Amino acid sequence: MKALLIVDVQNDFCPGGALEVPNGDQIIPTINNLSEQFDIVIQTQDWHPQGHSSFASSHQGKEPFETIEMPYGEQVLWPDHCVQDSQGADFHPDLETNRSQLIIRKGFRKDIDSYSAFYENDDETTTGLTGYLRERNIDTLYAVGLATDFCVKWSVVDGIKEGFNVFVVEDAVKGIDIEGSVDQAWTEMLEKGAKKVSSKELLN
Ligand code: VGL
Ligand code: ZN
Repeated sequence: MKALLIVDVQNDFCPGGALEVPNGDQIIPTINNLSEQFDIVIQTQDWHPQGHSSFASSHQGKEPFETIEMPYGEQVLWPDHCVQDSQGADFHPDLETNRSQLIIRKGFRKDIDSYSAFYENDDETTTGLTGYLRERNIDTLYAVGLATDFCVKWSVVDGIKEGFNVFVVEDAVKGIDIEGSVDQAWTEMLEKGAKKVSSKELLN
């Protein structure tokens, strides 16, 4: 069985949002078309409490996009984004969400960020997604959404680590791109065994 995994298509990652991905909203029509072709659609939603440790505003003298050392390793600091119950945390209004069967919220623990749909950034705390997929006999994921170089990449790499076949739909992802991070993300995803496909190959 296969499933479509739609990562973080939320207002704050789209143009005008707090952590906007350039042209992030442009992939939405493609994602909507794709989701009609899948019997199982799963979404993730970045969902931070106010004062989350990944926000630069939570660290004196720090600016967004600087990095700090956390107990679990290096962490990029972000503008406040996807705060629980805010409009920025909502899914983009153009995204078709009715067909989604599961929405995984992540990043809700104040002291750990969570990019991946599978594990938080400590690489230990699980979201439960692996168990859900296994119980539903899903072995193949098609990843789309935002941002290529963070939540998509970490989800893809962890999905492979967990033993799933993972395809990344190249025209249905967009990245933030900090100093070449989109190219690096593609290199890493492909090296780990992800497969690149275009939406054309999937749409009839
Ligand atoms: C994301 C940075 C911080 C993402 C989430 O969805 O890629 N990036 N939180
Ligand atoms: Zn976040």
